[in-house]
Amino acid sequence: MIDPAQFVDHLLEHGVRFFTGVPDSLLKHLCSHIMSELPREAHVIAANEGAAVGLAIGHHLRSGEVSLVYLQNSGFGNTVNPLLSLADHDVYGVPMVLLVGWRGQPGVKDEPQHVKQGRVMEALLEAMELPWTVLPREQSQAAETMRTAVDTARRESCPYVVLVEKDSFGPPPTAPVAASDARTPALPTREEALAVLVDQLGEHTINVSTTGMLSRELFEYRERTGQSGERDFLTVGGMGHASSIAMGVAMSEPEREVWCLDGDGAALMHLGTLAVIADHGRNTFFHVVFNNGVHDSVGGQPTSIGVVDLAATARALGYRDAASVATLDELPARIAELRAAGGPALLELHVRPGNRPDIGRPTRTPAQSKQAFMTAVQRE
Ligand SMILES: Cc1ncc(C[n+]2csc(CCOP(=O)(O)OP(=O)(O)O)c2C)c(N)n1
Repeated sequence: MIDPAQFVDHLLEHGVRFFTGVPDSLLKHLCSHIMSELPREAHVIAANEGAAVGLAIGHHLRSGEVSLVYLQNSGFGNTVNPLLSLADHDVYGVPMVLLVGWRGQPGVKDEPQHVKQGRVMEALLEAMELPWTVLPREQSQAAETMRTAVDTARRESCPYVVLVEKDSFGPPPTAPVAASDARTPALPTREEALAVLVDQLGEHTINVSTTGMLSRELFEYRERTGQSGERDFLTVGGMGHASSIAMGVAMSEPEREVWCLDGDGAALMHLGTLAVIADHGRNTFFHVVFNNGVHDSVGGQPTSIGVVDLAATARALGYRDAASVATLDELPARIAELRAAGGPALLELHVRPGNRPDIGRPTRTPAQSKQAFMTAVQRE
């Protein structure tokens, strides 16, 4: 296994001084090391993977240097546009190294949403005519591979992609303290808040939940309480798009409320969608953001939500109303108020980072879930 500290030191020695990306579970140890050890001038957690490529381009324009862009391959699609139409050798020719967590690698068991992306990864890179390789798991070989990646990117003025297999990085010898419960003991967990919210919503709403643990928690809650959950659409991939999906449902749903259950990282990833939701003004659209301040599902790296007044932002972007709560006691009254006024409305729910390690995963296939959802929402 690769020690993240040595890995980063080696990159620094080799002239890579700027790190940016969106965190990934396979890169969790590396991400936490970068987060705890590098100064803020040298590391930016981007809103989405395309924005990370943008940051790397800007860094090169000012410094002439190569950046490291890290991401999960689920987010690779977000990079395709700025890679091909800006950084590519045929356009501006901007060197950078992309370190891509390879979920769904053929031969490695993974969730359904990762399988296809993992299988086509190599072909995708070939089609994009990008130089690429796989990171060896042995420390000195990994260092050598990164040296070649950086040198090639520099020499050819192009992006270079390094795919990272599962369990490549080990924890750093002194593991940094994760986003701690100690700072936020009074806040409910996401799972507790979700249970109260779902009970308040009742049986008739249509719900679209975001990527990561929240959808797993929702699925498990339905199982545990014997509810069918057939009106829940779990956005297992496509992080950041749950709100658009919910809006798409709401556009042709005449009566029932459509609730988007979002994360702060996901909401920030495509924040412009809020303006579009507001612009179309479906009064049945409700947006709940479970704000734990971090990308909890992939290791707890901070999002930029700390500087955002989310309720004020939603109102400024045109939502009819917005509220923010930090205790479960006030939740029922806030929900009732928002419902009475009508959507589009946003409820920010402050929750504490962390999740139960043994949380279940959907047992139905995505195709089965989709069919059950469509049957349920088209039936009534
Ligand atoms: C486009 C894309 N980028 C990255 C990921 C990896 N990923 C899955 S969940 C997640 C974090 C989500 O954070 P947030 O929305 O704040 O929800 P939380 O996990 O904190 O509940 C990330 C980065 C992904 N699935 N898709």
